[in-house]
Amino acid sequence: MKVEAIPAKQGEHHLHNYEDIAANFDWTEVEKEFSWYESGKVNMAYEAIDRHAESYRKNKVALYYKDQSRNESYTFYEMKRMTNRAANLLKSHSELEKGDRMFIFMPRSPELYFAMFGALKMGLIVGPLFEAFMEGAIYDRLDDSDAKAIITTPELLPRVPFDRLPHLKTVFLVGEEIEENDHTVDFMKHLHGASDKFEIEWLDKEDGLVLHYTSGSTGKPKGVLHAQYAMVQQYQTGKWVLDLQEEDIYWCTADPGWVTGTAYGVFAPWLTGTTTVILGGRFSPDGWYKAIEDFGVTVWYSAPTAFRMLMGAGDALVKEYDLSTLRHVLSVGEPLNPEVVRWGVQVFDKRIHDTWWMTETGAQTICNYPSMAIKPGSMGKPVPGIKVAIVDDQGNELAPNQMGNLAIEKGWPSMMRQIWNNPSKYESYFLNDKWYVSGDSAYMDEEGYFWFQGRVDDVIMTSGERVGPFEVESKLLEHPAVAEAGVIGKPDPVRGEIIKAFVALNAGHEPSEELVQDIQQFVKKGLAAHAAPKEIEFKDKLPKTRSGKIMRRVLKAWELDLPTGDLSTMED
Ligand code: 6R9
Repeated sequence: MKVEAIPAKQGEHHLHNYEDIAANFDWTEVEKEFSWYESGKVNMAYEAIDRHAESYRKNKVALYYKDQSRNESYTFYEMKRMTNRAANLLKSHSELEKGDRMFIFMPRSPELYFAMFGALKMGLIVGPLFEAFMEGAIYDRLDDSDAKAIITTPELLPRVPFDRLPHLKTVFLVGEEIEENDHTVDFMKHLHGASDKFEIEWLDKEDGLVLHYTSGSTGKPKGVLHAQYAMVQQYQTGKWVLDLQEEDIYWCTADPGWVTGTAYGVFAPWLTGTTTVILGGRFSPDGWYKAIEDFGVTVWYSAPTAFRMLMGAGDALVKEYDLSTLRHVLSVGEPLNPEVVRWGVQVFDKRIHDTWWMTETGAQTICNYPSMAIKPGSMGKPVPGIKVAIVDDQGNELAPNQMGNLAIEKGWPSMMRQIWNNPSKYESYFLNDKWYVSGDSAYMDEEGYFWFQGRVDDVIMTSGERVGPFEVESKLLEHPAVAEAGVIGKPDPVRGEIIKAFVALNAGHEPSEELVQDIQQFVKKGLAAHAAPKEIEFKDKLPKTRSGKIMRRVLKAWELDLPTGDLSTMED
């Protein structure tokens, strides 16, 4: 792909010179930033909240929360007190002990974060869930991890199969007029009465922090466990990648059910003492622009699917809001199409900085930095101190521009520590005891920029050519009629596979045979003849995960009449 690079931004940035810093960086230097470097006593909640409450940041706003009915703010000092109350409540109304798993299954609200950090103060391992999960998904996750407690709402409670989960002892309910019994606790009733003093449970840096269940390409959810030590990389990328500064108002749009909503929804910003916005409720283009205007958001972290929806809502809408506070915009979760990067420059006058990482990596791994030129369509360069390479199936490093497995050298600070209950699955990620193999396919160019091609399982082999679905999807997206596209390989007796595209159209466009041909010609001319989809099928919308990823395995299963596998992470 021939692209025009967009030059670096002027200004003072934490990562002022990528090449210099990346040349020799030692993660143990970052340990000095934490209070446990001297005390040896570790707790994420202390580093993210109490530490600031005991400093000049005491009365600085930690959390702005807004939804349809609430508009509240909490300083670091208030967060310290509320999370202490939550910790006391959780402790006195349960048998929970350090290392036990507690799940969070509720819509975003300040109480969600009180409970989450209260649980961390007790030394629990927190398992965040999407509020849209149905009973089967809840059962799988709580059963696999022997969860002892869950916090939820009366509306969601019917989806918690308490009787089938022998380890589950306590249900904390957040709502009004809760009827308590020997396992149900009214969270709100006890929260305000609880003491706001709490003795934090001090942990080892290798003790558990969060347990995020994620479905890989095969679809079976697995529990990815992160240790307290993940904070080292989350903090440092908060500086280098989010470029957080003392005065920033930061907004990450992700739900805590997705790793982005914990690591970068709250951990990274609060570890760096930054004011954070949490918006409850559903996505709406005007609601989102209004949030940026109302809070004066300066750093904004979202996902390609959201940017594409905003793009679809039209540029005129952008002009109705004052978005001039925005300083730094970032994206994660899926490939960021060059079309979207160009749109960002055009309407916000901001480069959208793509970041690549996974639940398993625990923090950002390949990124675009404010001080570095962006090549639209590229994920950027590895975070300093982390070695990323493209390797073949034997673990040999490949030369630039060769497509292969995107791999990371084992041992980066926020690397997952376990797949819960499944040591052999954990081992299966590593090759030659050296490389963590991500399951993504990519190549690196001569300048060290990485280019995503697709999940390894999604790469298409057509007439002897390897085609990454992402390239084709990005080209399709440039066609004026196309709103979203998902591309798969469909088995073909002559070509091995042919390229099949599923396409959702923009408003005002109707499916037709002419449109099919027009789109095919468009890809042929813009990309390559062999990359043009032989078949195009129109859909009202594409199957996506709750974090916005197009589920190509579902498209493929539909096409080939195969079982779709676990669908718990699919959007409604
Ligand atoms: C943080 C997160 C991980 C998978 C990953 C890749 C895809 C994420 C991406 C990207 C292209 C990016 N992915 N960021 N693909 N460009 N910038 O998303 O974690 O939900 O575990 O997903 O998402 O395929 O392997 P997770």
